[in-house]
Amino acid sequence: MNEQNLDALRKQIDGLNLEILRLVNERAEVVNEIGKIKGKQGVNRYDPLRERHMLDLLKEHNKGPLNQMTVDFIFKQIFKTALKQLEADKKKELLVSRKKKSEDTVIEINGETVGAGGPSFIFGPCSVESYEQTAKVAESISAKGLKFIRGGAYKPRTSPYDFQGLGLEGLKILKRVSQEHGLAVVTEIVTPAHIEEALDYVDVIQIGARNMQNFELLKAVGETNKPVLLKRGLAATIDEFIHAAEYIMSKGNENIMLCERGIRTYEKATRNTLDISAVPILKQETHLPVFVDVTHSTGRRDLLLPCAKAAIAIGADGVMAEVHPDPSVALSDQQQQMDIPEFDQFYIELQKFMKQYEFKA
Ligand SMILES: [Mn+2]
Repeated sequence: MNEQNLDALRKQIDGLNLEILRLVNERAEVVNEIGKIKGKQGVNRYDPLRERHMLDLLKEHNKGPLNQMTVDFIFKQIFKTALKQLEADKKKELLVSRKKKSEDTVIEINGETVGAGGPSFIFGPCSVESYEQTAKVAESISAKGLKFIRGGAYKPRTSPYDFQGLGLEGLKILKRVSQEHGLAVVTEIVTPAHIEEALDYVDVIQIGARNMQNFELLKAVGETNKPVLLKRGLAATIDEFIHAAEYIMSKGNENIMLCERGIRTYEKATRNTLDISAVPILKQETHLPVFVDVTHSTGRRDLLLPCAKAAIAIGADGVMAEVHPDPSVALSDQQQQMDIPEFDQFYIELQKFMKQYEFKA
Protein backbone atom coordinates (compact mmCIF):
# COMPACT_ATOMS: atom_id res chain seq x y z
CA MET A 1 0.00 0.00 0.00
CA ASN A 2 2.77 2.40 1.03
CA GLU A 3 4.75 1.55 -2.13
CA GLN A 4 1.73 2.27 -4.33
CA ASN A 5 1.19 5.54 -2.51
CA LEU A 6 4.79 6.59 -3.07
CA ASP A 7 4.52 5.81 -6.79
CA ALA A 8 1.39 7.89 -7.11
CA LEU A 9 2.99 10.84 -5.29
CA ARG A 10 6.09 10.61 -7.47
CA LYS A 11 3.92 10.67 -10.58
CA GLN A 12 2.23 13.73 -9.16
CA ILE A 13 5.66 15.40 -8.66
CA ASP A 14 6.67 14.56 -12.23
CA GLY A 15 3.48 16.18 -13.47
CA LEU A 16 4.05 19.28 -11.32
CA ASN A 17 7.67 19.56 -12.54
CA LEU A 18 6.50 19.54 -16.13
CA GLU A 19 3.86 22.12 -15.33
CA ILE A 20 6.50 24.36 -13.66
CA LEU A 21 8.78 23.88 -16.66
CA ARG A 22 6.02 24.91 -19.03
CA LEU A 23 5.24 27.98 -16.94
CA VAL A 24 8.89 29.01 -16.58
CA ASN A 25 9.38 28.80 -20.34
CA GLU A 26 6.16 30.65 -20.96
CA ARG A 27 7.41 33.35 -18.57
CA ALA A 28 10.75 33.51 -20.45
CA GLU A 29 8.87 34.16 -23.69
CA VAL A 30 7.01 37.05 -22.13
CA VAL A 31 10.27 38.45 -20.70
CA ASN A 32 11.69 38.23 -24.21
CA GLU A 33 8.81 40.29 -25.57
CA ILE A 34 9.38 42.89 -22.85
CA GLY A 35 13.11 42.88 -23.72
CA LYS A 36 12.30 43.66 -27.35
CA ILE A 37 10.10 46.61 -26.40
CA LYS A 38 12.67 47.91 -23.90
CA GLY A 39 15.45 47.43 -26.46
CA LYS A 40 13.58 49.67 -28.90
CA GLN A 41 13.05 52.29 -26.20
CA GLY A 42 16.72 52.03 -25.22
CA VAL A 43 15.89 51.53 -21.52
CA ASN A 44 17.69 49.26 -19.08
CA ARG A 45 16.36 45.71 -18.96
CA TYR A 46 16.80 45.29 -15.23
CA ASP A 47 14.31 47.34 -13.28
CA PRO A 48 14.76 47.05 -9.48
CA LEU A 49 11.43 48.77 -8.69
CA ARG A 50 9.57 46.35 -10.89
CA GLU A 51 11.34 43.42 -9.22
CA ARG A 52 10.41 44.76 -5.77
CA HIS A 53 6.80 45.01 -6.89
CA MET A 54 6.78 41.39 -8.13
CA LEU A 55 8.29 40.13 -4.87
CA ASP A 56 5.75 42.10 -2.80
CA LEU A 57 2.90 40.65 -4.83
CA LEU A 58 4.21 37.13 -4.22
CA LYS A 59 4.52 37.82 -0.50
CA GLU A 60 0.94 39.04 -0.37
CA HIS A 61 -0.30 35.80 -1.93
CA ASN A 62 2.02 33.28 -0.32
CA LYS A 63 -0.13 30.93 1.77
CA GLY A 64 2.72 28.47 2.51
CA PRO A 65 3.89 25.92 3.37
CA LEU A 66 7.06 27.54 1.85
CA ASN A 67 8.31 30.43 3.95
CA GLN A 68 8.82 33.84 2.36
CA MET A 69 12.61 33.62 2.26
CA THR A 70 12.42 30.43 0.22
CA VAL A 71 9.82 31.87 -2.12
CA ASP A 72 11.94 35.01 -2.62
CA PHE A 73 14.99 32.85 -3.33
CA ILE A 74 13.20 30.70 -5.92
CA PHE A 75 11.68 33.66 -7.72
CA LYS A 76 14.87 35.72 -7.67
CA GLN A 77 16.53 32.79 -9.47
CA ILE A 78 13.76 32.77 -12.03
CA PHE A 79 14.06 36.55 -12.53
CA LYS A 80 17.84 36.28 -12.89
CA THR A 81 17.71 33.43 -15.40
CA ALA A 82 15.43 35.37 -17.70
CA LEU A 83 17.75 38.40 -17.58
CA LYS A 84 20.78 36.17 -18.21
CA GLN A 85 19.09 34.82 -21.32
CA LEU A 86 18.56 38.36 -22.58
CA GLU A 87 22.22 39.20 -21.91
CA ALA A 88 23.37 36.11 -23.81
CA ASP A 89 21.26 37.17 -26.78
CA LYS A 90 22.73 40.65 -26.53
CA LYS A 91 26.29 39.26 -26.58
CA LYS A 92 25.55 37.57 -29.89
CA GLU A 93 24.81 41.00 -31.26
CA LEU A 94 28.30 42.49 -30.59
CA LEU A 95 29.67 44.08 -33.76
CA VAL A 96 33.07 42.46 -33.22
CA SER A 97 31.56 39.00 -32.77
CA ARG A 98 31.93 36.13 -35.18
CA LYS A 99 28.20 35.56 -34.89
CA LYS A 100 27.55 39.04 -36.25
CA LYS A 101 30.04 38.66 -39.12
CA SER A 102 31.31 35.21 -40.02
CA GLU A 103 34.11 36.15 -42.42
CA ASP A 104 37.53 37.31 -41.17
CA THR A 105 38.25 41.03 -41.08
CA VAL A 106 41.18 41.73 -43.39
CA ILE A 107 42.98 45.05 -43.04
CA GLU A 108 45.11 46.51 -45.81
CA ILE A 109 48.01 48.64 -44.56
CA ASN A 110 50.99 49.77 -46.63
CA GLY A 111 50.52 46.91 -49.11
CA GLU A 112 50.31 44.31 -46.34
CA THR A 113 47.06 42.40 -45.83
CA VAL A 114 46.61 41.65 -42.16
CA GLY A 115 44.31 38.80 -41.24
CA ALA A 116 44.22 37.05 -44.62
CA GLY A 117 46.09 33.96 -43.40
CA GLY A 118 49.85 34.03 -42.97
CA PRO A 119 51.38 36.10 -40.20
CA SER A 120 52.23 39.80 -40.36
CA PHE A 121 55.17 41.10 -38.34
CA ILE A 122 55.52 44.27 -36.31
CA PHE A 123 59.02 45.00 -35.05
CA GLY A 124 60.71 48.05 -33.65
CA PRO A 125 62.18 49.61 -30.53
CA CYS A 126 60.27 49.89 -27.28
CA SER A 127 60.79 53.67 -27.29
CA VAL A 128 61.82 56.06 -30.01
CA GLU A 129 65.01 57.56 -28.55
CA SER A 130 66.67 59.24 -31.54
CA TYR A 131 66.57 59.36 -35.32
CA GLU A 132 69.74 57.23 -35.57
CA GLN A 133 68.45 54.54 -33.20
CA THR A 134 65.10 54.26 -34.99
CA ALA A 135 66.63 54.37 -38.47
CA LYS A 136 68.97 51.46 -37.69
CA VAL A 137 66.04 49.26 -36.73
CA ALA A 138 64.00 50.44 -39.74
CA GLU A 139 66.81 49.51 -42.09
CA SER A 140 66.91 46.01 -40.68
CA ILE A 141 63.11 45.64 -40.94
CA SER A 142 62.87 46.79 -44.55
CA ALA A 143 65.84 44.59 -45.51
CA LYS A 144 63.62 41.64 -44.55
CA GLY A 145 60.84 42.88 -46.82
CA LEU A 146 58.62 43.67 -43.83
CA LYS A 147 56.12 46.50 -43.78
CA PHE A 148 55.71 47.77 -40.22
CA ILE A 149 57.78 49.59 -37.65
CA ARG A 150 56.67 50.06 -34.08
CA GLY A 151 58.10 52.50 -31.54
CA GLY A 152 56.79 54.36 -28.54
CA ALA A 153 56.70 58.17 -28.57
CA TYR A 154 54.36 58.37 -25.58
CA LYS A 155 55.32 55.83 -22.93
CA PRO A 156 52.92 55.08 -20.08
CA ARG A 157 55.50 53.83 -17.59
CA THR A 158 55.01 52.22 -14.21
CA SER A 159 56.83 55.10 -12.52
CA PRO A 160 56.26 58.77 -13.38
CA TYR A 161 60.03 59.27 -12.99
CA ASP A 162 60.88 56.78 -15.77
CA PHE A 163 61.48 57.95 -19.36
CA GLN A 164 58.10 59.14 -20.68
CA GLY A 165 58.96 59.23 -24.38
CA LEU A 166 59.85 62.00 -26.84
CA GLY A 167 56.22 62.85 -27.61
CA LEU A 168 55.58 64.72 -30.86
CA GLU A 169 59.31 64.72 -31.59
CA GLY A 170 59.16 60.91 -31.49
CA LEU A 171 56.25 60.84 -33.93
CA LYS A 172 58.24 63.05 -36.31
CA ILE A 173 61.20 60.69 -36.15
CA LEU A 174 58.94 57.70 -36.85
CA LYS A 175 57.36 59.46 -39.82
CA ARG A 176 60.70 60.40 -41.33
CA VAL A 177 62.19 56.94 -40.84
CA SER A 178 59.07 55.20 -42.18
CA GLN A 179 59.14 57.31 -45.35
CA GLU A 180 62.82 56.63 -45.88
CA HIS A 181 62.30 52.87 -45.54
CA GLY A 182 58.80 52.33 -46.94
CA LEU A 183 57.31 51.27 -43.61
CA ALA A 184 53.99 51.87 -41.84
CA VAL A 185 54.14 53.32 -38.33
CA VAL A 186 52.52 51.54 -35.39
CA THR A 187 52.64 53.71 -32.28
CA GLU A 188 50.77 54.20 -29.06
CA ILE A 189 48.48 57.13 -28.38
CA VAL A 190 47.62 57.69 -24.73
CA THR A 191 45.05 60.46 -24.73
CA PRO A 192 42.24 61.67 -27.01
CA ALA A 193 43.94 65.09 -26.96
CA HIS A 194 46.86 63.75 -29.04
CA ILE A 195 44.84 61.94 -31.70
CA GLU A 196 44.28 64.74 -34.18
CA GLU A 197 47.92 65.76 -34.16
CA ALA A 198 49.05 62.12 -34.42
CA LEU A 199 46.92 61.24 -37.44
CA ASP A 200 49.47 62.83 -39.81
CA TYR A 201 52.29 60.69 -38.44
CA VAL A 202 50.71 57.35 -37.66
CA ASP A 203 49.45 54.45 -39.80
CA VAL A 204 48.22 52.25 -36.95
CA ILE A 205 47.17 53.64 -33.58
CA GLN A 206 48.18 51.37 -30.75
CA ILE A 207 46.13 51.33 -27.57
CA GLY A 208 48.44 50.04 -24.86
CA ALA A 209 47.63 47.46 -22.22
CA ARG A 210 47.30 50.11 -19.50
CA ASN A 211 44.71 51.94 -21.57
CA MET A 212 42.60 48.99 -22.69
CA GLN A 213 39.69 50.24 -20.60
CA ASN A 214 40.29 53.95 -21.15
CA PHE A 215 36.85 54.19 -22.66
CA GLU A 216 37.06 57.82 -23.74
CA LEU A 217 40.26 56.98 -25.64
CA LEU A 218 38.62 53.90 -27.21
CA LYS A 219 35.64 55.96 -28.35
CA ALA A 220 37.93 58.67 -29.72
CA VAL A 221 39.99 56.25 -31.85
CA GLY A 222 36.71 54.65 -32.90
CA GLU A 223 35.77 57.95 -34.47
CA THR A 224 38.87 57.96 -36.70
CA ASN A 225 39.39 55.71 -39.71
CA LYS A 226 42.94 54.68 -38.73
CA PRO A 227 43.56 50.99 -38.09
CA VAL A 228 43.87 50.30 -34.37
CA LEU A 229 46.03 47.74 -32.59
CA LEU A 230 44.34 47.09 -29.26
CA LYS A 231 46.44 45.40 -26.60
CA ARG A 232 44.92 43.26 -23.89
CA GLY A 233 45.02 44.81 -20.41
CA LEU A 234 47.44 43.32 -17.90
CA ALA A 235 44.62 41.86 -15.84
CA ALA A 236 41.79 41.89 -18.37
CA THR A 237 39.61 38.90 -19.05
CA ILE A 238 38.96 37.91 -22.64
CA ASP A 239 35.40 39.15 -22.26
CA GLU A 240 36.61 42.58 -21.12
CA PHE A 241 39.09 42.62 -24.02
CA ILE A 242 36.33 41.88 -26.52
CA HIS A 243 34.11 44.59 -25.05
CA ALA A 244 37.00 47.10 -25.26
CA ALA A 245 37.21 46.33 -29.00
CA GLU A 246 33.45 46.78 -29.20
CA TYR A 247 33.84 50.32 -27.82
CA ILE A 248 36.01 51.16 -30.84
CA MET A 249 33.82 49.46 -33.40
CA SER A 250 30.62 50.92 -31.96
CA LYS A 251 31.92 54.34 -33.06
CA GLY A 252 32.34 53.19 -36.66
CA ASN A 253 35.99 52.13 -36.94
CA GLU A 254 36.05 48.51 -38.10
CA ASN A 255 39.81 48.24 -38.62
CA ILE A 256 40.79 46.69 -35.31
CA MET A 257 43.59 44.25 -34.57
CA LEU A 258 43.74 42.54 -31.18
CA CYS A 259 47.02 41.85 -29.42
CA GLU A 260 47.59 39.28 -26.67
CA ARG A 261 50.52 40.59 -24.63
CA GLY A 262 50.51 38.42 -21.54
CA ILE A 263 48.49 38.71 -18.38
CA ARG A 264 49.43 39.03 -14.72
CA THR A 265 49.50 35.76 -12.82
CA TYR A 266 51.42 34.45 -9.81
CA GLU A 267 54.18 33.15 -12.11
CA LYS A 268 57.48 34.99 -11.75
CA ALA A 269 59.58 33.10 -14.33
CA THR A 270 58.27 35.40 -17.03
CA ARG A 271 57.35 39.08 -16.87
CA ASN A 272 53.74 38.18 -17.66
CA THR A 273 52.07 34.90 -18.59
CA LEU A 274 51.47 34.54 -22.32
CA ASP A 275 47.86 33.39 -22.57
CA ILE A 276 48.34 31.47 -25.79
CA SER A 277 44.85 29.94 -25.67
CA ALA A 278 43.42 33.47 -25.88
CA VAL A 279 44.42 33.45 -29.57
CA PRO A 280 42.06 30.69 -30.76
CA ILE A 281 39.36 31.92 -28.37
CA LEU A 282 39.55 35.44 -29.83
CA LYS A 283 39.59 33.99 -33.35
CA GLN A 284 36.44 32.01 -32.57
CA GLU A 285 34.59 34.75 -30.73
CA THR A 286 35.51 37.68 -32.99
CA HIS A 287 36.26 38.23 -36.68
CA LEU A 288 39.31 40.42 -35.92
CA PRO A 289 42.99 39.67 -36.64
CA VAL A 290 44.92 38.60 -33.52
CA PHE A 291 48.57 39.39 -32.82
CA VAL A 292 50.88 38.04 -30.14
CA ASP A 293 53.41 40.37 -28.52
CA VAL A 294 56.20 38.01 -27.51
CA THR A 295 58.35 40.72 -25.91
CA HIS A 296 56.05 42.00 -23.18
CA SER A 297 54.38 38.67 -22.51
CA THR A 298 57.65 36.90 -21.75
CA GLY A 299 60.07 39.68 -20.81
CA ARG A 300 62.83 37.25 -21.78
CA ARG A 301 64.95 37.21 -24.92
CA ASP A 302 65.40 33.42 -24.78
CA LEU A 303 61.63 32.89 -25.04
CA LEU A 304 60.93 35.18 -27.99
CA LEU A 305 61.52 32.59 -30.69
CA PRO A 306 59.67 29.60 -29.13
CA CYS A 307 56.71 31.81 -28.24
CA ALA A 308 56.62 33.33 -31.73
CA LYS A 309 56.54 29.79 -33.15
CA ALA A 310 53.73 28.89 -30.78
CA ALA A 311 51.79 31.99 -31.84
CA ILE A 312 52.06 31.09 -35.52
CA ALA A 313 51.26 27.44 -34.86
CA ILE A 314 48.12 28.31 -32.91
CA GLY A 315 46.81 30.56 -35.67
CA ALA A 316 47.83 34.12 -34.75
CA ASP A 317 47.62 36.64 -37.59
CA GLY A 318 50.79 38.35 -36.50
CA VAL A 319 53.71 38.57 -34.14
CA MET A 320 55.08 41.67 -32.46
CA ALA A 321 58.53 41.98 -30.89
CA GLU A 322 60.91 44.72 -29.81
CA VAL A 323 64.26 45.39 -31.48
CA HIS A 324 66.87 47.95 -30.40
CA PRO A 325 70.34 48.58 -31.89
CA ASP A 326 71.86 48.47 -28.38
CA PRO A 327 69.39 47.10 -25.83
CA SER A 328 71.77 47.45 -22.90
CA VAL A 329 71.49 51.24 -23.11
CA ALA A 330 67.80 51.36 -24.07
CA LEU A 331 65.71 53.89 -22.15
CA SER A 332 62.98 51.27 -21.56
CA ASP A 333 62.69 47.47 -21.60
CA GLN A 334 66.43 46.74 -21.59
CA GLN A 335 65.92 43.13 -20.54
CA GLN A 336 63.91 41.87 -23.43
CA GLN A 337 64.68 43.76 -26.64
CA MET A 338 66.68 41.98 -29.34
CA ASP A 339 69.73 43.62 -30.89
CA ILE A 340 70.01 43.60 -34.69
CA PRO A 341 72.02 40.34 -35.07
CA GLU A 342 69.60 38.61 -32.65
CA PHE A 343 66.71 40.00 -34.67
CA ASP A 344 68.23 38.66 -37.92
CA GLN A 345 68.68 35.24 -36.34
CA PHE A 346 65.17 35.29 -34.84
CA TYR A 347 63.66 36.06 -38.22
CA ILE A 348 65.71 33.42 -40.06
CA GLU A 349 64.69 30.76 -37.53
CA LEU A 350 61.05 31.78 -37.74
CA GLN A 351 61.12 31.60 -41.55
CA LYS A 352 62.70 28.14 -41.34
CA PHE A 353 60.01 27.00 -38.95
CA MET A 354 57.24 28.30 -41.19
CA LYS A 355 58.74 26.60 -44.22
CA GLN A 356 59.29 23.33 -42.40
CA TYR A 357 55.67 23.10 -41.28
CA GLU A 358 54.31 24.72 -44.42
CA PHE A 359 52.69 27.75 -42.82
CA LYS A 360 51.50 30.35 -45.28
CA ALA A 361 54.11 33.13 -45.35
MN1 LIG B 1 58.39 47.82 -24.40
